[in-house]
Amino acid sequence: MTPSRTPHRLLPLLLAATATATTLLLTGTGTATAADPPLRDLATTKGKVIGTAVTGNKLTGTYGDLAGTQFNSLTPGNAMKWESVEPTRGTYNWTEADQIVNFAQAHNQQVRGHTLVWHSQNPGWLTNGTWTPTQLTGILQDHITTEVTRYKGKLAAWDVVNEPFNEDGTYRSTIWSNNLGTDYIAQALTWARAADPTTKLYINDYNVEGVNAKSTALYNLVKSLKERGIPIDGVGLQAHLILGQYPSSLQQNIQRFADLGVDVAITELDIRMQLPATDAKLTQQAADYKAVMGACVAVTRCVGVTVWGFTDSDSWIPDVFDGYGAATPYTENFSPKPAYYAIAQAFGGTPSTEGCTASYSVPSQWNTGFTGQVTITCSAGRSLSSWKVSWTYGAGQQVTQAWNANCTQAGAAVTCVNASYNGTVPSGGSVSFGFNGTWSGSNPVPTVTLG
Ligand code: 9MR
Repeated sequence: MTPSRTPHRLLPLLLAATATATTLLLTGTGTATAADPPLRDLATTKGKVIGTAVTGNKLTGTYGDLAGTQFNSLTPGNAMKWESVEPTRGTYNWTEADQIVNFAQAHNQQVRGHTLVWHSQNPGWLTNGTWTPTQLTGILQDHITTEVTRYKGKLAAWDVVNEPFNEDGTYRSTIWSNNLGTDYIAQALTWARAADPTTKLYINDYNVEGVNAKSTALYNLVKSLKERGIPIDGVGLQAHLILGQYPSSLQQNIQRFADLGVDVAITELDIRMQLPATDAKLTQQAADYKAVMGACVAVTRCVGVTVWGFTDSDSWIPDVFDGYGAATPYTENFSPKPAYYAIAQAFGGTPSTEGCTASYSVPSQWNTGFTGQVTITCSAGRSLSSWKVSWTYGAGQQVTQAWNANCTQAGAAVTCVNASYNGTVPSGGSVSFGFNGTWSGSNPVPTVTLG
């Protein structure tokens, strides 16, 4: 037993509580919520953006509130793709794309344009047509020039070229590479730069997160474009990941692109799991999200992370991977998942106490003394890795010694933090600590605050 150095500083005492009867119980609720502080504020403190892909006609109600308040960058999930904006040759439909850009401007958000040159989601008139290379070059130049000009000065970045590589690092066979050769990439970048000299021009691909044959092909392409003076400002690592398969060389890979003199963005992060989602899977997913965020935070030229849909109700995964889902940071009903809190923590946010409560009880009391106990409980799917409980006494009570926590009292205010060994409150579990105190007159139960 270690004596206190001052009356206000109590050291943890590893004693078992001897008290018996519970006489009083009051529950205090954690005060932090998912909206406090929002992810975008945390990201800003690290000089990063946190973005989400969005669907234009959903930007109202809770979906709109969260998209507008939690994120400082939006990417149209489909609205700027060729089949969306130019379904008929020369006839453009900007409705949804404009809606998203207007929403972003109203919410002080960046926009990532997505995407100008791709093998997928192209209109039938383009893919079914028969074109000479010269005609196809003209069509591509017109499309890029028209779309980039439309949003000139309004977009932070454009995914100019999307998914140009095969898994082995060879060029994908597409309408573009087959008819124009692989230098369609350099041409597309050059036309985009001519149409908007200020927006950042990216090449974006998937399975290029770790160091591998495909990311090395992308690396070599960017290196040669830089050497040729072709405008290339960044690479997008999509990051459609699978639970538990975080690519351990992600940070190294980001760094090697940064060292080439280009920015890096994680552009389409989601982490899918086999359904149903369990507590264990959601905890693993949070760790995976945190690792991805951490890799970006660690490299200055990583500008930020965009999630490919922020709610499971707006995710492409269940449509494409049978039996998989739950890939985003929010449930279908807009409840933040452990992955949400992991993103917050990676940006330096304090762990939220959402879903956890602290209760104060007096198991035993005698003429001038009492034993108190506080229990911190987390519901299923929620957990804490550290905790702090505080309360203010209303009748002059004084804590004299505590066990299984580090408690201090200043005036009437008591603050207790976890001991080194009991910071973890598991999902669906609890942790308790105890203390002895003095009282006179009355010993009312205080309201306790967790967090
Ligand atoms: O999220 C998009 C989904 O709604 C579309 O049906 C799908 C069609 O391919 O495209 C999705 O977005 C893709 C993105 O544009 C490029 N990288 C892969 C994404 C998931 O397919």
